[in-house]
Amino acid sequence: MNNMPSNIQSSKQQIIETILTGTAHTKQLATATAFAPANIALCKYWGKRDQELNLPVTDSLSISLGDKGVTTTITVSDQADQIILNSKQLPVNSPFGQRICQFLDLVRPPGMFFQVVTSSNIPISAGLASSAAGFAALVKALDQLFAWRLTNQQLSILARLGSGSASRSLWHGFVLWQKGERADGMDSYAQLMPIAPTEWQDLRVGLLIFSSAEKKISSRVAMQVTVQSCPFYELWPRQVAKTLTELKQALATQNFVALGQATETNSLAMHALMLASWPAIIYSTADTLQAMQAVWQLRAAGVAVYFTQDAGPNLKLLFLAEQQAEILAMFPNIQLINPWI
Ligand code: 2P0
Repeated sequence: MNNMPSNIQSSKQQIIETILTGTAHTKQLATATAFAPANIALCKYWGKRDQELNLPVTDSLSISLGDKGVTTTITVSDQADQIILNSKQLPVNSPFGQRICQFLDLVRPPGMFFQVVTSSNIPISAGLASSAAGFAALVKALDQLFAWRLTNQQLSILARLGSGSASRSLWHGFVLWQKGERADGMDSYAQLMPIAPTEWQDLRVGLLIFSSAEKKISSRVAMQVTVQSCPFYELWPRQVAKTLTELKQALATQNFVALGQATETNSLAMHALMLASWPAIIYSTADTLQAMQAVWQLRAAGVAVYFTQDAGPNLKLLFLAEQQAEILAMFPNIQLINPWI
């Protein structure tokens, strides 16, 4: 099962051992279930300082999507691992199955296998951070199963080892992932937004899904290509610092226009990095560009709506509840999300 090079597995293993030292381990359940919300970055994580530990070059800031996310049930088994995703059994050597099994290898006692049943109420692989919610739900379920009683901060570090953005899916509301400085990443975890309010009751997210197809270039590979080849990647940390200052200020003063502008600019800047990389990475399709134009058209007509785009063609819109009717009129197929449910 363990296909990872041993040095990678061992550096992850050391971190797991550090975190689990001193955990109670008093009992082990037969099965455990946990939910974690998906999250959308308002300030993006794009680029790693450590590929294996998913340590980011910069901080990032996200909003969690309320009851939209992933529910995972993990059950101890004495047979081989079984991965079931949205009622379909996946081969353990499929990309998703492999990532889960390799993660389980890090925590499993010898001879123990698991059945992992995962269901998502957001489109999988549509650039909607379902792997983020998936790994966050998995570590929460493991925490219950093994009665580790870890803090959310410790779970955030564990989830990051599965997928970087998963470190942010342990909380609802606005979440800040601090990049940390340490080589072992023990200071690279997320937390609820400090100081600024962690909620904004009127804020809404809308999903414009143009494609649910598996993306051709994973964000993992795309980040690596960008860091290695974009001639101005070195400007990205400065852009992130600016975005974070603007977002913190916008949250503290509940200034929606400032929040939207900072978010949209940050997303476009991330895609500009990819456009200037070699080989260039373009996640946008004609549908994406058309929807961007429609957003700008709405704004010109006085409707405050902003978009953000991740590693896929789909757009996520930010707007206030009072403008929902105008948004629906322009985008009848939009999936509306209230992040505060
Ligand atoms: C983000 N994305 O901040 C950025 C913006 C996509 C675009 O984090 O390699 O699945 O597992 O750490 O977290 C998606 O990348 O990558 C992502 P890994 P991850 O949400």
